[in-house]
Amino acid sequence: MKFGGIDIIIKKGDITEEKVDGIVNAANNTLLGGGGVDGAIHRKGGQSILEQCKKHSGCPTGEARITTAGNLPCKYVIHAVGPIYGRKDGMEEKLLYNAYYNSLKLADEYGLKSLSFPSISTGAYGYPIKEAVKIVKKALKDFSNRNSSLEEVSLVLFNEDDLKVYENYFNSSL
Ligand code: AR6
Repeated sequence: MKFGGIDIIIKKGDITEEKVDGIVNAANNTLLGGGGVDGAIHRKGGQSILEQCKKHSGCPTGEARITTAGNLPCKYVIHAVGPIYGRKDGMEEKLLYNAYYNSLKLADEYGLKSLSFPSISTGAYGYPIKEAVKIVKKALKDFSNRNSSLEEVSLVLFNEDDLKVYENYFNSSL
C-alpha cells in the first residue's frame, strides 16, 4: 500500500531484526530503558544506545529523540514516548499521534529512507490496539502529504492478533 510517496508495509516480526535505516523504540520519559520492545532494543543494541540516551536527559510524552543503533542491524533508533492510556486526561489520542508524527519528522531530518515502528503504547501502556491503529493510519497519511526523505515505513507487529487488527484497518476505507 502507498501513502503519497511512501510504501507502507505491515508485517509480523521482531523490530530488533529490521535491516532498515531506523527503528522506533516505544520508550518512556526517562529514555533509560525498560521492558517490552524498549528492553529488547537496549539489550541487543548495547551500552552505546544508553550512553546517548542519557545525554538527552529524558523526553516529554509525544516527542522523540534519536541515537545511533549500536549492535543492531539498523543505523538509528528513534526513541518515541507514547502516553499511558487513561492517565493523560483525554489527551491520549493527540499524544499518541504526536509520538508517531514527531518520529517521522525526526527520521526526515536525518535523511532516513526506511523506518520501522512497533505498536507504540499498546503493550505496558495499555492503549487499546483497535483505537491506536486509527491514530497510526492518520499520522502516516498526514505525514505523507509533505515532502520527506522517507520511501518506506514498516509497521512491525509482535503477534498474529495485532497484525490482523492492523491489516484489517489499513485495508478498510476508513
Ligand atoms: N518487536 C516488535 N514489537 C515488540 C517487541 C519486539 N521485539 N517486543 C514487544 N513488542 P511495550 P508501550 C510489542 O510494552 O506499551 C517499556 O517498559 C508489544 O507486544 O514495549 O509503549 C518502556 O520502557 C506491544 O504490542 O511499549 C515503557 O516504560 C508493543 O510492542 C513502556 O514499556 C508495545 O509494547 C512503554 O509501553
